[in-house]
Amino acid sequence: MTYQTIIFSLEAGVARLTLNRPDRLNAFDSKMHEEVADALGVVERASDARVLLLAGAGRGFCAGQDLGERKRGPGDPPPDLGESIELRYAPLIRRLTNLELPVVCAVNGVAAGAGANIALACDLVIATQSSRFIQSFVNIGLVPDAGGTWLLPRLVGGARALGMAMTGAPVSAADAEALGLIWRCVPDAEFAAEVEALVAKLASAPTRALAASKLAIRSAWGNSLSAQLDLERDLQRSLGLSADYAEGVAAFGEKRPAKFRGN
Ligand code: T3D
Repeated sequence: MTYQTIIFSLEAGVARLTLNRPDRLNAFDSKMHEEVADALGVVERASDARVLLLAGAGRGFCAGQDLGERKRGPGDPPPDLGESIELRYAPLIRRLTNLELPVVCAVNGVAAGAGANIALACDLVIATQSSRFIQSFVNIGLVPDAGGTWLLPRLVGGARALGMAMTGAPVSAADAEALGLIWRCVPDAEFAAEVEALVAKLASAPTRALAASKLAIRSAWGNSLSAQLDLERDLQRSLGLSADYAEGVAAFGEKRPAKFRGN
């Protein structure tokens, strides 16, 4: 598929998906939904993919739903937003969180509406100091979606989640890091290098172990301690049979860096 609204590549284990409608702050229109879904399919099917980097072109990460698509003329019926969530946003969040790879989101400016919550659904969010996260839904009379109402209270607690949802107040990247909303806030000048270093580290890590950590930590939010202990047992049993575990233990014994191959 030739893409018009995203830039996508998969090289040396690193899949890069850049939202590319910078004049609309990378807001999602139907085409972008279609293309992101297609690119995610490529990543899901690629046996050599070891990390996905999601980013935005231009001065922002993503401003959520393209509101140009929601303009109505006199007499036009209202759009079915439930259908949009069911067919587009919810599957996207499910796919990002279920992907058996680490997903890094590089936030290079504003992340608003569903754009904020798509970022927060990724495993590691790294943002420039000048970035802002905005639950802007309230400004147009909507509720946070794309998993925001589930994720925000788990990440920052109910009081702050409600504050963000009800006021739509921008949260700076520094505050987002301090609150535990994102992994790291970095100076703008160091952002590109920090993103590349993180991606390179993850691309040479034991991929199956990363996928197991993702599954276990995401499952913990719904599991009892007992269920979680069972899950850890099962995951560790499976990882104990992996080539990367054998390599890790051998490398430790031989006092050399491990060369993980992701299997
Ligand atoms: O509808 C459904 O399917 C249901 C699901 C909904 C999910 C959602 O995401 S709902 C929330 C939608 N998003 C928003 O409400 C955010 C709207 N945007 C803003 O509030 C502001 O643009 C920002 C706070 C994100 C950034 O402000 P600022 O001052 O840095 O930039 P700007 O000047 O407002 O925006 C720059 C351009 O991008 C501007 O176009 P122009 O005037 O230069 O031609 C602006 O119109 C455009 N833009 C920004 N956000 C959107 C957008 N165009 C279309 N849709 C957008 N969401």
